[in-house]
Amino acid sequence: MQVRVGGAPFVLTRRTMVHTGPGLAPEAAARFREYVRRVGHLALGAPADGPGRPVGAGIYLRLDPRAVPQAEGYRLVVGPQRITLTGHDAAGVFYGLQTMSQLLPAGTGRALRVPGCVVDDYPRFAYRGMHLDVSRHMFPLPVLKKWVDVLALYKINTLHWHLTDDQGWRIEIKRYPRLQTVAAYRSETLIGHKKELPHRFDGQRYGGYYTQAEARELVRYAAARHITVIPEIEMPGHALAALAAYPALGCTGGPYQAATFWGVFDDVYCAGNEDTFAFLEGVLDEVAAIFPSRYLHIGGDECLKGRWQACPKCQARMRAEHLPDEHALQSYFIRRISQHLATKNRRIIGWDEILEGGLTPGTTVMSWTGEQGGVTAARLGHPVIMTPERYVYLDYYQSLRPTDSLAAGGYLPLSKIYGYEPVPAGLTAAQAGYVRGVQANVWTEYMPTPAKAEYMMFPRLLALAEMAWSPRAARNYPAFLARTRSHDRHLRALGVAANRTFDQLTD
Ligand code: TNX
Repeated sequence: MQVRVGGAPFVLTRRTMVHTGPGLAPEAAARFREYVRRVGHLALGAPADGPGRPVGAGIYLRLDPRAVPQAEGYRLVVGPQRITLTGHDAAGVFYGLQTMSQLLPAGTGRALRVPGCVVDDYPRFAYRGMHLDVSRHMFPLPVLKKWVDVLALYKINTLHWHLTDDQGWRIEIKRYPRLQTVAAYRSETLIGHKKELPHRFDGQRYGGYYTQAEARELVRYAAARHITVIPEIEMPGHALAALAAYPALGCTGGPYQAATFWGVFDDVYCAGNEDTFAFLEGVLDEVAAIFPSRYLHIGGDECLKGRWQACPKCQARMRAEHLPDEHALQSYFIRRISQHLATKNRRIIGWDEILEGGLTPGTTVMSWTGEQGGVTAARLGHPVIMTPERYVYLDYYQSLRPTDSLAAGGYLPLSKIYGYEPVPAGLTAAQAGYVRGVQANVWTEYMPTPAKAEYMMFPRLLALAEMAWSPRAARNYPAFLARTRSHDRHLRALGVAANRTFDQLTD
């Protein structure tokens, strides 16, 4: 938000103590020490009473919501003897520590100087997200934790975890064992693009799932870093993997198979069958018990309506409920799920197609097909998260080099994501207030390995982070680019395969 640079730096040494003030848990300081050890190769916190350091020198963390009035905000004052970090709340102190971490000269072997400065800072948007698809390809839990570390360093506070799709179901649901034995796996013998993804085409099954214990572990790990994990269970479309396990939930009765290639498929959950709702409510009951987030994502995108048109049960439902068309049937579907979750004091988020056929009260719209869904929802007084594909989809190509590795299509260079303005033009100030934030989406059809995902995520995620946090007027692409170069070393220190072709991404 604001930074004034000047005065002598604070030099971190072995003797530097981090003092945690009242009301603050010691973990944040411990994590900062760990970061300094990892990227700066320095163990802080030996006793402070040795020579060369006056009494009272060190890093002081404190809470003072009156001194810093904005949620998640902090004030950082760096002088030669003392660093004082004051947070509005624990998140504010945490974000101040992330700023300090970013100021360290990572991996250079130089002395760890924090420049003299006064920083007054708080986020522009309350929701700063990254979405991660683990259906198309899944990644080991330690890799997810590593990515959470990076999100935290860049003050992103939401991980939208896309757990189910046509190509695989990735979360253990104890009352439906076939989700684990059937829906979690697909045959990899048919998929295209063999040249790109050679190691997958051995005729074996591909898949797996996260156990509830693993999901809880990720939730805890993220929460300790002020990140909320929002799970997504897709409905009524993108459901082939679940239908393969429970074919009676489709309009035709199957048999079905988890998809082995990219696409939008005809077979979706039957909206006329009560068993569909019993199944999904049972799934969501377990999901809600794992994920404490106030919001649960129920998908809602790209549900083809052909099966419903031909299905006697769906047509009977439409007559009984006086629904004029299949879009209204989709709204009915979402409304029922929303009502069920309301009984658990949870609210739903859906992709912008949930606007079709009428928006359910209390729902948040994630605007992905463009900005119009977000504009319409904000005008109706619904919270909105902006994720328009042309600006924030990290599965798009980031370069025009013909040799760049396969991506989903589209072209999203670093400058374009950095320049995105999340509040669409044409909203009044009050309507603009419904724009809760912005998110980058990582769809993994063409990201079979962690390394490929990291190649696609970085550095573009850093542009998203700055756009989600900083005021519009403070954004400056050349300055961002210069700073981002030095962050390459932070990413490497965290074990992330930062993009080595960085210079070619800046067109
Ligand atoms: C559309 S974005 C989808 C995903 C695909 C993505 C590929 C959205 C809500 N649905 O199923 O992975 O395009 O870019």
